[in-house]
Amino acid sequence: MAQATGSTAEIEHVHGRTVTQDMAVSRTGIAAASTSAVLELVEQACHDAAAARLGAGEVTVGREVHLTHTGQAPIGAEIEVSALLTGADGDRLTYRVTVRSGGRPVAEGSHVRVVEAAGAVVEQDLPRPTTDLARAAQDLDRWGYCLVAEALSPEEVARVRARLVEQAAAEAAAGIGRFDSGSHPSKHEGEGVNQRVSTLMNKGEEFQEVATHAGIGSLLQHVLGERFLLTSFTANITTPGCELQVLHQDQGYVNRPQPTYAIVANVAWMLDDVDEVNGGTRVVPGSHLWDHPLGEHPVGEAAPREITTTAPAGTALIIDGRTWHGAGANRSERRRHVLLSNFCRVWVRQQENPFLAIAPEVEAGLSPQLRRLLGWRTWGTLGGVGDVGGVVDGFARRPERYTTRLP
Ligand SMILES: O=C(O)CCC(=O)C(=O)O
Repeated sequence: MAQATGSTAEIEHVHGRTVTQDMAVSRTGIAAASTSAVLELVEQACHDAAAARLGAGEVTVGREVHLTHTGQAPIGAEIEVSALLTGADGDRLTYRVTVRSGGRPVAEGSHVRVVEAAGAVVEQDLPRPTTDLARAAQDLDRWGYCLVAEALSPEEVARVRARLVEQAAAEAAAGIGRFDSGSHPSKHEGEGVNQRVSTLMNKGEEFQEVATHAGIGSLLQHVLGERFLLTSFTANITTPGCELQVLHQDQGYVNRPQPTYAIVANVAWMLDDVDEVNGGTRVVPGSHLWDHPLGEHPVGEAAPREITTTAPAGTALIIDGRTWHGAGANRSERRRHVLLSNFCRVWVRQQENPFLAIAPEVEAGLSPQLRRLLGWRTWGTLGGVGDVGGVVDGFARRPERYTTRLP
């Protein structure tokens, strides 16, 4: 049901329906409309509201949603969403939304939809999960990301996910969990629902196996050259209620003009099925080839378009360090678990300093492959110790005795 009221400048659309069993969850003993069901109605109301403004071949896609719950709508209740256009900035439409049940407000917030050409949204050539590594390499070259299907087997996913869930819960219980709102994790907000787990190399052999997983090595070489390092290894657990992460480049610290090749490549290992609802990673296809920041798109060129990754658990999303991307907002009822093994060219300073961050007892058990990946192996003139006995078989180590000031 949709109706239009108000002036031509501000048109209010109302979308209503009865709360049914399949829209409801019961957490408080009362089965009431779930957040995702309410969001669905909000999107529908704004989608309907936008329809009148669209030209031939245009559609709208949801970009942002903010919702605050103030009440509940139990099964059988009428629920009504009104969407009021409050801003039209180019192709960006902002709606104020109010959700009422039985005349009482149960939620309010805002929703942004962006007008797109239908053909651009349904881009047939965009990367899809594939086991064909040659195709994945082409996707990296053309779009700045690729999706490797079945990179982890269901058994590997289950094992690694269980370890991560256990570690994250233990860190939270010990009061050392790293939480943020999801939007600016690098600012260490310290509070929020989004949980990051850092330095995974210390936290289980399961993670060490993922970092050296053979399935993606050739693709990392394709992007970063034959030798590369692990620059950081963390997990991002987007939790219901977390916000959209700002779009960013993982090599955003590189001065402009940036080189015409990637300095880093991030591998996002999906430990859950991901999609638009639970915060699948958003990517701006082709943005690795831009020579300007996201906010400075040249006038007259097509506006940047982001897509949301949809992929089953076990998929590895490899992102060129120049590609603009970010985690989605989690609007589902469950946590979304993703590992981020981030790699850099062999001559780049690492994000997590392994020589201080790796626990001594973990370091003692590292395989040569992991030591090499973490930067213990020298490369040309880089990474040596300079003192007699400081490099053995190409691996740097703490000298048994230092030569200090002489005589
Ligand atoms: O968790 C995700 O989906 C992506 C996270 C990300 O891009 C980051 O933290 O740099």
